[in-house]
Amino acid sequence: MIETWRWFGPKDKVTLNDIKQTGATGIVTSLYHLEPGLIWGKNEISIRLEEITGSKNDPTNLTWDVVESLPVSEIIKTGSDFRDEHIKAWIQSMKNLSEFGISVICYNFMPILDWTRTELAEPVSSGATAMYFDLVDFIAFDCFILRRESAANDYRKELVDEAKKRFTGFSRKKIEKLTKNITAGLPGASETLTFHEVKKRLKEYSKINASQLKKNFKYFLDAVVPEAEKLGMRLCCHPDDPPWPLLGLPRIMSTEEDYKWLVEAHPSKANGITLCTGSLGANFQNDIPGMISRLGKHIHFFHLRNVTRETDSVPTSFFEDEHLLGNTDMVEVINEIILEEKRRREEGRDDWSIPMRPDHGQNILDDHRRNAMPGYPAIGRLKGLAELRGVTKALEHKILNGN
Ligand code: DNO
Repeated sequence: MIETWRWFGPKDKVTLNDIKQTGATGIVTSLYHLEPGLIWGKNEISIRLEEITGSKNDPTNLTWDVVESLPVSEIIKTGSDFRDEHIKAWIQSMKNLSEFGISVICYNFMPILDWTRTELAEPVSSGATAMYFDLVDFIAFDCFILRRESAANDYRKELVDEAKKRFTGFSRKKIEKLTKNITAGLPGASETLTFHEVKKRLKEYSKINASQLKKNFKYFLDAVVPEAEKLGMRLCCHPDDPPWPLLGLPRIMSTEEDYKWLVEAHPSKANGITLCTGSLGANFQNDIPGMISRLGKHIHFFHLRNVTRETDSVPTSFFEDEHLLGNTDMVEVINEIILEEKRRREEGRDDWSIPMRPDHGQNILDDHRRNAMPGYPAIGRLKGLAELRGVTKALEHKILNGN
């Protein structure tokens, strides 16, 4: 695997110098300041690229390996007027990126909200803090803060009752914090929305069910995949996080079936998958090592992290555990990745070494003081990377050398 690291640009408190010391060689980033639907100009791309690689006289030895994300606008997702213009802009951005030798683009097709948590720094027993999705808090938000019509019908009655009880005891501060955590968007989300914008956008989705969203997705794929193919680009769709419908919005990239649909919707090497073990792992029915062995040839990018689910039901509460703990068997996952890379090498694929990034991390040690992006601390992530690297080395030694 190619070890990469997500960097949020010059404002990221984890600097490129810090990243170099982790041993990761690739950078995953985006042009965060550009709104979805706009063309990524060559000038803007070259500025970001030079920040990453350094100058000829002072190289960093880092490369820009993956774009995450090239955001797909709501206009494209909802199939509204001007979607063709937005798709054209997306294709032009892809062409511009390709001129700079960037060939992996991660994106998602989640309506309105990207990844969603209710608590960004929940203390765990070791003294670390972790990101947390508390289903009851989420229901309290949906039913009693957002007051979405018929929201209560989407959940089991006893959970709604519990949420109501909890909500009655919420302080004003708690309500504000919960609202901000859910609506304002977490790092990497393409937009920061207010409570009222979320309400307004929910209305725009009132007529869009899962099957309509899939039609809009297919329309997008039919336009962008052939262009990506010509450029030798590898597009890879990120799963829904968490992998179930939120706020009554359809989510269509949550399971193995969904990914089968994706790769069959427009078969091409350019139409691939970002396999995020953490997002998919929140649904107990997702057999992640199995998905890697069955869909492996379509995977262009891995996000490796782990969650612990509170119940084996969908939806559920879960927290972001250490990379080798949690419900997903990370050793099995890495085993499958190594086997996939081996198959690719035997087939002579030039993309046999698949980029991965240690995804998220708990806040530990100095992370508590650095205040980096939620979910993206320096040391917690480095610990994850080091652990994953150790497992990879050990398994490669066994599988590839036959020891
Ligand atoms: C969360 C991330 C997501 C991801 C986008 C990809 O940590 O994995 O924000 O970047 O969904 O489009």
